[in-house]
Amino acid sequence: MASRRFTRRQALIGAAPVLAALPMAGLAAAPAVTGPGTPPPGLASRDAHAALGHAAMIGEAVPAPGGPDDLDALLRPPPALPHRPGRVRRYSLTALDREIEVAKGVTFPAWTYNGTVPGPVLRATEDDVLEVVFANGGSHPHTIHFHGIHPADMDGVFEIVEPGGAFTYRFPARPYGMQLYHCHAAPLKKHIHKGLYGAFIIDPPKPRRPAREIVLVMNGYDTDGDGENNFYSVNGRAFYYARYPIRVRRSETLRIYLANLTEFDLINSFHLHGEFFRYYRTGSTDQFDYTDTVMQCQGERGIIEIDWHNAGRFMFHAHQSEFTELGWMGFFDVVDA
Ligand SMILES: [Cu+2]
Repeated sequence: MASRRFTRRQALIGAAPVLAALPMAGLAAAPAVTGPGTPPPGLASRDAHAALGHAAMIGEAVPAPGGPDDLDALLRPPPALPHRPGRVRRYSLTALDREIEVAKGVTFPAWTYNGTVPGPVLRATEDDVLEVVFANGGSHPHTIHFHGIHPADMDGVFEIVEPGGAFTYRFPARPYGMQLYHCHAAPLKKHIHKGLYGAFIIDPPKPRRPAREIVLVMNGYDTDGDGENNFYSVNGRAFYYARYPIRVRRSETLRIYLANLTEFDLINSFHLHGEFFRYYRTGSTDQFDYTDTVMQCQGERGIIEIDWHNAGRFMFHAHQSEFTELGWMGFFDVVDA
């Protein structure tokens, strides 16, 4: 029996060469494809697609959802604090069902921590006591599973929190590095792809050298329920950092806490144009690679440090080209001022 529902890949193939020619065309096409070769709604003709081209991949022409400061809380982590063993770092996370706009005009019925996908950035210094008060305000059982070293009864696998229930996670934060958290209720695949995850930074006892710091969490959204992602993003919104490039100073090291929470696809990746960077896998040792592309499986994460050689506008994106065309791309504006 033939399925009447178009998959993402069928949509991409069916609408070629239109979609191939226009990076953000998948944005309009994915949620409402009516047949092979049908131009995406909202885009008038193949001529229009050809006219847009790569120039339309940046700035006001990019149909990314939201305003310029919407993702600041997810992009800019809380500041690092000095090493002080035993200090308590308290956070409150509440699971909430939320309809969120993941691409321009495209909503997704998400399960969230505190209303956003990804959830809030948690941060502690090694040997702090992390205390996370978790309340389940959603419609399904949830938990929080942290990556790192902690007691078995704080692992978020057996302590299922029913809707209306609560649980407090409390354990020393270690080891230092880029960690993460996500729901671990069954079926795990569903609880992750619905949006229950976030970044968890643990700072080393000896502070890292000064840098401008940002967080990028890579993810995807299956907006038509066929088990394949229709959109990809960092920090939750397709094409967002193409619409609103991230401004950085050339004189400042840029430190990126990068994690991959993409479901359905085996790997995701980060590629930077025009520059190389140090990549610390998990960020828990001083060892690094010097490269311009890193790949991560789901749950993998690391720390990128960029020392800029040149000012100007540099693209960053998944080096799975398809992910790029479906939203996972953006720009750094490197300025001298
Ligand atoms: Cu869950």
